[in-house]
Amino acid sequence: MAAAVSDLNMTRRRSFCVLSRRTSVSELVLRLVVVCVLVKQSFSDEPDFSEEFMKREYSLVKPYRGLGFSSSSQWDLMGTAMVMPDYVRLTPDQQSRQGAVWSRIPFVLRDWELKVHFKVHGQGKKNFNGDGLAVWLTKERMQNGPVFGNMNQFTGLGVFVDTYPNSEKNHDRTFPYISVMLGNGTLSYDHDRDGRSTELGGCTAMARNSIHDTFLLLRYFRNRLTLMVDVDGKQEWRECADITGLRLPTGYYFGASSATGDLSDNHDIVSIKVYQLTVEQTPEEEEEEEVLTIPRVDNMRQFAVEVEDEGMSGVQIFFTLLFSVLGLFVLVVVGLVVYGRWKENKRKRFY
Ligand SMILES: *[C@@H]1O[C@H](CO)[C@@H](O)[C@H](O)[C@H]1NC(C)=O
Ligand SMILES: [Ca+2]
Repeated sequence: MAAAVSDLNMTRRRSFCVLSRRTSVSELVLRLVVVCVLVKQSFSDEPDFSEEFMKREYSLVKPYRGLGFSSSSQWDLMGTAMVMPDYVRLTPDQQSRQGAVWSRIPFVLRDWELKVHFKVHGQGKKNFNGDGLAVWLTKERMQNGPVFGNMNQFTGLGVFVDTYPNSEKNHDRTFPYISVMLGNGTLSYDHDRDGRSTELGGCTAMARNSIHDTFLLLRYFRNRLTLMVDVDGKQEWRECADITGLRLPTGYYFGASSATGDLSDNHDIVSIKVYQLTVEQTPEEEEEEEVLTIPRVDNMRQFAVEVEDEGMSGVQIFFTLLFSVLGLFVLVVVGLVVYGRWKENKRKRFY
């Protein structure tokens, strides 16, 4: 069904192009301006913060009373995670540890902001420490695995604070490196290559053994995800990644996890604060709302369509066949007429 619709769009776009070739240049320019203005409007930079407040039920803040133990707590602890008075320690600075903290409540907000105050510190010299921590908003929760202490082939968002360069070819980038990935249940995070092939964006952030407080911020509104960091003590957000057309279903769980291997660090979470962003929706956006089951990024799908496009689409095949049949029919009719005339001429010559 989706394929048929996109084929239709393709043919429509083509016919638009054919038409516009006949229109005047000034009309074309006008059209371009209109399109640009429309695009600019829909990507307008700041959300309308008409209402912004912390959602306590999804946040992890001091005092962490009963966290992970009390039935009224909204969080579960896993593995080596331990609650201290001023932070939740996911792993201590010891080899081969895994720890995590997971929200118990499925997250249902559409537009939101997430601020994570974290701390990575340890005895190891630079690049003799590992492996980092991850922040999650995924369908799955409370799983063990190879991705910073969480399962691979996860479904949803993963933000990695990667403190160890596993790939030998990564000399062009300085670690710690923070990156974003959107899992769809089949995509794999490749730990040996620091997740390069699945990364949607990222940046270097000197967030280990820092004398400053270190934060990361995720903002998701109108299907646009922005990742920002504040690690230099400047109280300023620096942009790290910006992805548009990212579609994330609701009902997922927040979490944070970490793992150490041969190399280690203390990986601490001081707070996870979730804010609701109220973004006024245009009627078109409300209409557009679809039932989404698998997360995806739009421009990646467009890329996939382009690749597919090299062969013939269903519509193209249909018209090719139709014209072939029509052509054949015309040939046969013309042939019959010519044959008839020839026969008649022959008969005339006899008499
Ligand atoms: C997940 O994404 C990859 C790459 O974009 C794609 O090949 C795969 O089919 C997707 N899986 C699902 C279940 O959508
Ligand atoms: Ca790594």
